[in-house]
Amino acid sequence: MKEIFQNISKIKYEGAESRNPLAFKYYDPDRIIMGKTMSEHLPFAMAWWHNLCATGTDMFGVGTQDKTFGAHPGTMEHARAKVDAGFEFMQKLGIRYFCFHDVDLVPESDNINETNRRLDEISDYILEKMKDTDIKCLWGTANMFGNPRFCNGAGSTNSLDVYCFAAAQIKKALEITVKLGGRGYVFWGGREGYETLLNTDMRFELENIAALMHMAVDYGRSIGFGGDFYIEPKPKEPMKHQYDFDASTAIGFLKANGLDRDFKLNIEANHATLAGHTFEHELRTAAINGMLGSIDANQGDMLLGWDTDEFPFDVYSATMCMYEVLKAGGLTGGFNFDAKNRRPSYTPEDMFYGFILGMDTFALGLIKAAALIEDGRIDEFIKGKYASFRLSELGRKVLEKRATLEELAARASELGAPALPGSGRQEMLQSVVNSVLFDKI
Ligand code: XLS
Ligand code: NI
Ligand code: NI
Repeated sequence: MKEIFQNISKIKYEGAESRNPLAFKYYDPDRIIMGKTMSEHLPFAMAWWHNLCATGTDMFGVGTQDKTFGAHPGTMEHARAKVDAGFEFMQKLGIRYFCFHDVDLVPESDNINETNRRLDEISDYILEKMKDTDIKCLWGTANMFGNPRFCNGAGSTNSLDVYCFAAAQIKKALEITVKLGGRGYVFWGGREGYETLLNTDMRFELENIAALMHMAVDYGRSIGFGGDFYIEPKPKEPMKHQYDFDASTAIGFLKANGLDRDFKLNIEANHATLAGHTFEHELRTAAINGMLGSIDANQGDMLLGWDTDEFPFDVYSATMCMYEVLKAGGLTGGFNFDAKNRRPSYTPEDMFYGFILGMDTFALGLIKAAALIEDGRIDEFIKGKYASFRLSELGRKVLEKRATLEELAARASELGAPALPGSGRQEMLQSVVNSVLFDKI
């Protein structure tokens, strides 16, 4: 097998003092944190689309990044070259999972039967590669937003024929996900939304999306898919109003439609901030509903209003993310780098730098989140903050849902006016976070 990234050898952990850009400074896979190795805590995944397909094309210019890997784009030879490049890349970085859309794997033909044949062929090839490595599939999905037929949506389309194509793509993507042993199956509602109510029957569209998801669950279970289905919320882009706006909206939709037993959420950092939330807000919302499944690890740019899909660099954000993940007891999914190099970062080395940055940022986040939990001051503060409910008979009655409005009102009347509820201490707690993050200066 011809080596593709010839001048790059296996990326090793060298420690924070290392000046070698092709080494991990913090990601030490075997280091134990809170009883588990870093690599167990952090099942990282490579996104096929960004890493092996995207070339840096934007609205203003063609690509800058060569992802031909020595083959002709648009051919099955190229599809296989991407598999070779992907597996070499993942092995060199110690990445153990990948995620894919159907059309990332093979060039789409005009006829779906031919596309499906190509998917069978490429998945055989991927399976062969998987046998010689410990690399696995994290999740699969169907791209139901790129092709012009989906301009009015997939599950939300007005056209029965297009709806059938969405069903056919989901069916095939599920089959390939099961064949590759994927842990999950994602629905990101790329064009499930609308621009104007003047041409939209919102109730009709939402019911059809739910119906399609039910059919996907039934079919997935019938072919042995035991993993989780995920909704990946996003508030806007490409549509002005995306139906899966944020975690709360998606959870409400899943519960209202009886899909909450089979679905969890795949939370993406950049989508959280586009929705006007922090990453940790979305993670907490999913976690307290028992629906924190998987993570698309990337970051946005607060100065830009779109999904920039940058590699994670913000250590505060990664720390707060890992704090939520540790508190939730880990993920059933993993950390998919749904991230791409900036357009001017166009060399193969940059692909490695992106992942090294992302993996080190999350390793730091893990180390610091564990330190925050072990430090205990945040937990202790929060426990104290709500103590009045635990430490009084009346408070316990509220917690146990035994209280009445009359007896609570009677207490208020006895008091005349309540004492202030106790300081929120935000600045003090932020100082605690800084002292834990930068303890050894
Ligand atoms: C786009 C989404 C997409 C999903 C997979 O914004 O993040 O990449 O993760 O369809
Ligand atoms: Ni994503
Ligand atoms: Ni995204």
